[in-house]
Amino acid sequence: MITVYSPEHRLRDARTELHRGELVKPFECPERAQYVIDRVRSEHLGQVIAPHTFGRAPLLRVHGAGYVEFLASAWVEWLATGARCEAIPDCWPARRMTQRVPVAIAGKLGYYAMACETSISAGTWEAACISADVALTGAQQLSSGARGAFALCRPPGHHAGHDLYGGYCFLNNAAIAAQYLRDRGAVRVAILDVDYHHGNGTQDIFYDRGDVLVASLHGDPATTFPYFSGYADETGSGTGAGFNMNLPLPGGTGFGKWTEALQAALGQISSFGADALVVSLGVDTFVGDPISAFTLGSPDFGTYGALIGQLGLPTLFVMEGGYAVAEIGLNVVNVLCGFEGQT
Ligand code: 5XA
Ligand code: ZN
Repeated sequence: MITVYSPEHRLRDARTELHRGELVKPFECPERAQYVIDRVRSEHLGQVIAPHTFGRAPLLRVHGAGYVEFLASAWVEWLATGARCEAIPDCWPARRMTQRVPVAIAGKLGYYAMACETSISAGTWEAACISADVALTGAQQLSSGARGAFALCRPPGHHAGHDLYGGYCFLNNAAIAAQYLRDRGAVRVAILDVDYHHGNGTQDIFYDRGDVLVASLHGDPATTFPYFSGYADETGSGTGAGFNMNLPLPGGTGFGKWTEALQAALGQISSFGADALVVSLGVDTFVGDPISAFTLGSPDFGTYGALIGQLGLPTLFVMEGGYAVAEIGLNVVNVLCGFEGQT
């Protein structure tokens, strides 16, 4: 399987994350991708290629123009205020407040943020664009006939909505790739999100569409980030009614119950008749993950990779979360090898 990778993901290297009331070194750090690419190479998964540059047009197929412009200029605007640290919002358009976009960057941060743990830092926009290019290059591989491809994206994307950032995400790489596949002739595309956290951004982008099925298994939002999205009764609206499937699971869920949910999602994807599958591959379901609460072991990742492979669909894996850094490469490559029938 081809892996798409750029060392320029390192441009995203924020110093701060708000975690339990403290500013800490971010869990979503450059070392994550380094461990994954090292494992891809040591296991001889296949060729590693650099991304092509696609520009803004594919981003604007799923994100608002004002939002993309905000991301592109946020760091420069923030520095121009005299700020000396990274950009973090401190005021939101909460219930009964106006939803107008403010002029000041401090207000724009609150308008476009869905969470405030994610600082905007020097190089964030550049890294986010390269991450989207990585996903698009992977999608291009599928369009050219590949059965599988791995987009080693960083920063991740599944919390980024039409005009929202947060949860370490800025551009929704999986959604951008899925839309690219639609635009290149796939009539139906399915997105399977196996990250521990609900992909609220992907749901937001495709919620009223029947051509992209979104199925996600994740921690119950009653107790788990992103808290305000991911319940089972969020099933899509308008022509998208019935094309959004949420499978929330309680903390402590192990591989048995998790696999039952996966089988339900795979069944739905199979009946949908997708031409291609995009997997939002977060491995923060691992028992040792520092910010999550499921208990999958490393061999389980290979087992479920094989189950995904049994769908027989052209499949693009897009890297999302996973913060047990020492095991992240092992767990990711186990999924990919399982998909390829190598376990
Ligand atoms: O999949 N999403 C994540 O791993 C990020 C969670 C951020 C929690 N503050
Ligand atoms: Zn996650």
